[in-house]
Amino acid sequence: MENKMFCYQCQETAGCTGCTQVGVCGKKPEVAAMQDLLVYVTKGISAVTTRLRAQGKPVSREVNHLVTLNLFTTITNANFDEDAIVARIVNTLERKKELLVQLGSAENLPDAAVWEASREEFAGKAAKVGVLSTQNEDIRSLRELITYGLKGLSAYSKHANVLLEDNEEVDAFLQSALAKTLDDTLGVSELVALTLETGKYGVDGMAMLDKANTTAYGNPEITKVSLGVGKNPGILISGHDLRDMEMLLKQTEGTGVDVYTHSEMLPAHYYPAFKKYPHFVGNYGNAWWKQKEEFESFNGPILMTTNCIVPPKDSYKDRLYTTGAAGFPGCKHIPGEIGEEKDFSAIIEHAKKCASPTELETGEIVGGFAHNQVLALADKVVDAVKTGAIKRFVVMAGCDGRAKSRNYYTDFAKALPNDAVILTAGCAKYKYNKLNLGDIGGIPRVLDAGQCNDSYSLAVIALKLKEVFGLDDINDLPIIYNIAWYEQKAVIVLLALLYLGVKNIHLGPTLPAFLSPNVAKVLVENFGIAGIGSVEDDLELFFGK
Ligand code: SF4
Ligand code: SF3
Repeated sequence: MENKMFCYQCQETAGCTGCTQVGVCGKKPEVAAMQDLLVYVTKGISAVTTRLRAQGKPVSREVNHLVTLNLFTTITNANFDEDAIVARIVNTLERKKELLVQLGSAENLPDAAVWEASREEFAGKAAKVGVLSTQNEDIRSLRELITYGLKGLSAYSKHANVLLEDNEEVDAFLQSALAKTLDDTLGVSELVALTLETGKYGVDGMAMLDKANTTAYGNPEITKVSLGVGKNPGILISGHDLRDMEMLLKQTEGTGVDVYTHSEMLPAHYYPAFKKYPHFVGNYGNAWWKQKEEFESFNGPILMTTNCIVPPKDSYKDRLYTTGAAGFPGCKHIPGEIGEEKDFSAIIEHAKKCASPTELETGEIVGGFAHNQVLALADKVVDAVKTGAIKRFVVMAGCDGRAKSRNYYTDFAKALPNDAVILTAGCAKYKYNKLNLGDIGGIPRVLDAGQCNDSYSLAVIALKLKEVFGLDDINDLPIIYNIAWYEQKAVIVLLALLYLGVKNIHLGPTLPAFLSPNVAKVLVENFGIAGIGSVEDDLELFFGK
C-alpha cells in the first residue's frame, strides 16, 4: 500500500515502525503533512536566525516564541487542527521573509530557509520534506532524535515563557540545532555530539521551567489530593500549562463552579499558590488515554492546555475546549498570547449549565515530592538508606499509554521489594499511584515529583544524594532507571539524563522506532540503554535472585 503519511515520533507508532495510512493517535494524513511542513519551515526560519546571530544581530523574543510554539504544536496529541497548523506555516513564512531582508544575503542558506509559496503549493511541498526525505537511515534517525528532543524542549520552554522566563541561550541553541538537521555536510559523529548537546540544553530548559514554576507558585509540598467529586458543576483542566491553571482558578472563584485536574495537571495541587482556592477540588480520572470514558462521565467542560488529546467522541466534543498549542477541529479554542490574560468566561458559563461530575472513585493520593520537599526530608531519607530501610530507588518516570504491554509497570511496581522506593514524574505514575504501596518509616514508597518536566527534580535529588554520600559517579547511587516513554517530551528528558551521565536506563514498553539499528547500538554501547523484559527477569536483573 502506498504511504499517505509517515510518522514514527511516538511509542505507539503503527507496528513499531511508522504510521503510514493514518496515525494510531488519530492524526489524519493531511494534518501529518502540514505538521511536516511546519517543522520544515521552522527549521528554515531557524537557519535564518542562526545566521543573524552569527552576524551579531539580535533575534526578538517573539521569533524565539514562534519557533518553540511551532514545534510544540507538532508534538503527539497536541494539535489536530489543520487550519491552525496552516496558519502557523503562513505566519512563519511571513516572519522569515522579514528576517531575510535583515540578513541581506541569502547565499548558501538551505532550501527551507529561502522557500516561499502560496497555500496551494503547501501539500506538494509537504510530500517532499517529511521524515523520509533523508535517505540515509542513520542520519535520518539522528536528525529525528534531535528534532524530537527539541520538540520536548520547546514545550518546556513555552511553559516557562508564559511565566515570563526566557533563556536566549536555550533559544539560540534550539534554533542552531534545528538548522543543523538540514545540513547535509554533518555526518553521524557530528550528529551524535549534537544529540548529547541537546541533552545539556534540555537540563537548562527544565531548570528554567522549574525556576519559573516555583517563583510563580512556590515550591511543591507534600499534598493529599482528593479523587472524589463534589456537588457543584465542574471544569476539568488537563495538560501541563500552570499559567492557564492559575487564570482558570482565579476566574472561577466565587462562580459556584469547581475545578478538577486531569492527568498531567494533577501536580498543580502540590503548589502553595493553588492550594488556597477552596473550589480547587481534586483530581478526576487517570492518564490521557482513558479520556473517552472519563470525559463523558465528567459531565462538564474540559480545557486542554496541551497534549494529550484523544480525538473526542461526539457525546462530549462540544464540551472540549483547547488553548495554547493545543487544538482540535470543531472544538472551541481560547486565544491568548504570552503576557495576556485569557478569557475563560465561555467555559465557566458552559459549566454552569452542566451536571456535576459522576464519581469514578473515592479516596486520595499523596504527591508533591519535588526536589525542595525531598531535600527538606533529606536527613530522613539518608538515614533510611544508611540503616538499610531503603535499599533502592527506582525511577519509573515518563508517560502512560494505551498499549496493554504497559501493564508491566503496574506489575513491576507491585512486585518490587518492600525496601524499594519509586521516584516518579509524568503521567506514567497512573500505572501504580493508586496501589497503596505503603511507606518506609513515613516516607511513601511512591514519591511523585510532578509532571514529566519535573523529572528535572529527580535529577536534582540524585545529584544531591551523590553529594551527601560523597560519591564520584552518579551511577554509584542505589538508583535504578526503568522509564516509560510515549511522546517527545520524554525524549528530551532521556537526553537530559544521558547528558548528566546516567547510565543503564531501561526504556519501555518498546524502544523508539526512530532509532536505527546503528544509532541504537551507539546508545547501548555508550550508555547501556536497554529495553524491558518480563517483570520476573527484570527484577532479577535489578535486584538479583
Ligand atoms: Fe503515529 Fe505517534 Fe505519529 Fe500519531 S504521533 S501518527 S501515533 S507515530
Ligand atoms: Fe503524559 Fe501525554 Fe507523556 Fe507529560 S500527557 S507525560 S504522555
